[in-house]
Amino acid sequence: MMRIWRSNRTRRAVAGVIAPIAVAAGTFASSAHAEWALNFQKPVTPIAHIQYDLHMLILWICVAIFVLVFGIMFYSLFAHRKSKRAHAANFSHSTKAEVIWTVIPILILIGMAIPSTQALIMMEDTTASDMTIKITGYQWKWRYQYLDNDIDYYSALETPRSQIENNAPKEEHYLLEVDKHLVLPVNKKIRLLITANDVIHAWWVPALGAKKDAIPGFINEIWTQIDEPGTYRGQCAELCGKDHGFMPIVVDAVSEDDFNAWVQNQTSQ
Ligand SMILES: [Cu+2]
Repeated sequence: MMRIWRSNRTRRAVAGVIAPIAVAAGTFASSAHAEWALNFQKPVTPIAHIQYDLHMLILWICVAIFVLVFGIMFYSLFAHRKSKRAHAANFSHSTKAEVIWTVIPILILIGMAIPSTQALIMMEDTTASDMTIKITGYQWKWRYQYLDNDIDYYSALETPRSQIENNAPKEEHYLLEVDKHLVLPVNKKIRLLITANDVIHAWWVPALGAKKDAIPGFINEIWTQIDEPGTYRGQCAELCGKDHGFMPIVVDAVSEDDFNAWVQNQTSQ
C-alpha cells in the first residue's frame, strides 16, 4: 500500500516536472513567427525615445547595484570563510552604516525620479497638436475618426481564419495585419483621443511608445509624432474577450504630401 502511494506520488512529481517542459517545448516549436529581440522595438517618436533612454538608464543602474551587492557578498563569503579562521565583528549598532545605507538609496531614487518625471510630463503634454484622431475600441476591432478631416472608418483583422486554424501557412504579419491601416503624417504632433464602446481595451503600438487604456465612458488622451515613414504594428493590450488577440493595430507613417493625397482620396469616396 505504502509502495503504491509512493509510486503515485513519484509519478505525480515526474508529471509535474515534465508537463511544464512539454508545454514550453510546444510553445517554442509553434512560435516560429515570434519576435525574439530582447529589448524594446526601435523607437520612432520623441516619447518612445525618452522611454527607451529611461529604460536603459534604470536597467544599467540595476545592473550596477546587482554587480556591487553580489560582488561584495561573494567576496566576503570567500575572503572571510571559516577555514581561514575569520572572526565575525561583534558590534550590534552602527550609526555610520545606517546613514550610508539610507542616504545612498535616496540619492539613487532621486537620480531615477528626475528623468522619470521629465518623461511623464513630456508624455502628458498634448497641447499645440496639429491634428486630432479619436480611436474607439470595439469587440474586436478599432474605429478611427479623423476629427479635422471628416474621415471615419473601422479597422479589423485581415489574417484569414485558415491561418488561425492551421489550415494554411502563416504569413509574416500573422495576426498583425488589418484591412484598413491608420494613416498618419510624419513630423506632425498628433493628439489621440482613446475610448471604447463596450469593454476596456488598450491601444498599444510599441515603436511609437504609445499605450493607453480605452475605457467606455472615458476619453484618455496621448500624443505621437513619428520621425520616420514606415509601418508600425501593435495590438490590443487589455484582455477584452474571446478575440482580444485578434484586433491588431497597423499604423502607416507617410510624408505630408502622401498624407494629404490619402485624405483627398478618402473624402472624395
Ligand atoms: Cu481589445
